[in-house]
Amino acid sequence: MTAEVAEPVPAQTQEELFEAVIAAEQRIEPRDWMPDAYRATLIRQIAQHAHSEIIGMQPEGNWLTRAPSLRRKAILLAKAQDEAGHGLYLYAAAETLGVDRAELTEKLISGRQKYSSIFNYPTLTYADVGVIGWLVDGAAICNQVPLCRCSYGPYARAMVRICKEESFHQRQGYELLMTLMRGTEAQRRMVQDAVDRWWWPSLMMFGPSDGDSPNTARSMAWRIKRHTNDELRRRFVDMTVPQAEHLGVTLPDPELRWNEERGGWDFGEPDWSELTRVIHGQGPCNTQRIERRRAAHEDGAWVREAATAYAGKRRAEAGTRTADEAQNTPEQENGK
Ligand code: BYC
Repeated sequence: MTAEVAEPVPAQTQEELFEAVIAAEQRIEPRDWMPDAYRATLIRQIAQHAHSEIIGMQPEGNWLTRAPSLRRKAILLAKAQDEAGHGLYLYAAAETLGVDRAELTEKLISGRQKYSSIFNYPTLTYADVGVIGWLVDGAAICNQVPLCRCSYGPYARAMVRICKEESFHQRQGYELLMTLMRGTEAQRRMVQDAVDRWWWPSLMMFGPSDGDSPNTARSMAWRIKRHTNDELRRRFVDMTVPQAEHLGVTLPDPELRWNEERGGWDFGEPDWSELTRVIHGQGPCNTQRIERRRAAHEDGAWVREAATAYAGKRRAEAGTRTADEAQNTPEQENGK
């Protein structure tokens, strides 16, 4: 009898290893092998997310010089600064995938990359600042808490800190609205008007309905997204309806009613043609938002040039020091 020769165990392919890490709920890190499409999906989503944070400073920034008190101004300034910080963590997370922040900014201002539809609506009164905190940050929290478990390590870790700050943002918005609701009749009307304008755009933040969402299935298989757009939208409505009741406002949806069987709220269909228009540049403020972003980028050119020149100078100095040190023997350095 001839001894049986064991088949060599085939080395796991890189793809199998990647799939195994995803299946085991572990994280993919920047130096790990990943499919090109996984990398491209992450760059698309993280860049869009970073752009949203940066553009998202504009609607609220509109009220910084007109905040009704020093306290409100300090709160709003801190919130806008947090959003700048979120944008920076997210650009840094995108850079771990091999893209350059300058390239992403260029794609944003030339209209080749998207940002959230929500920031293309105008902020008409100070109540809008409160409603953005309550509804827009509330929707952002619903969408982003599951992203803390995203399969890509740097994105998931950035989201942990961002979510902590978003929950402060949401509470400040709700507190602002509670204060206005305790005020005059005109202030209560102002809150209701803002809620009427922001409700449907907030629901659209979650993206198209599942049947029209080309990216969801693959992003869920890769555990980038953990829930579908419709699941998160439902979660947001269930969370928000009791808050609206407590606040004393009505939500502008005649189809909103409690579904006993499902244990959740049924609601009407957002106007998807409006979402498509806004995503494709035809919202009320798209042109203004991008023009302002482009102007800020151009105004900041001297800062980038100065920082690059300074970094070059430091590199040159370090290079000279290294060359000097190479010429000195250890004895010379010890003064021998
Ligand atoms: N607006 O297949 P789908 C914040 C695009 S900032 C614009 O479902 P996906 C805050 C989508 O990109 C919050 N575009 O896509 C800041 C895709 O187009 P492409 C920002 C949208 O990626 C300051 C196409 O439509 N949050 O909180 O699976 C102050 C088809 O959609 C929108 C994030 O960025 C939209 N609403 O799902 C206050 C969260 N919806 O790229 C607050 C991270 C869809 O194929 N992102 N599109 O050409 C995500 O969770 C997902 O990317 C989305 C979309 C749920 C948004």
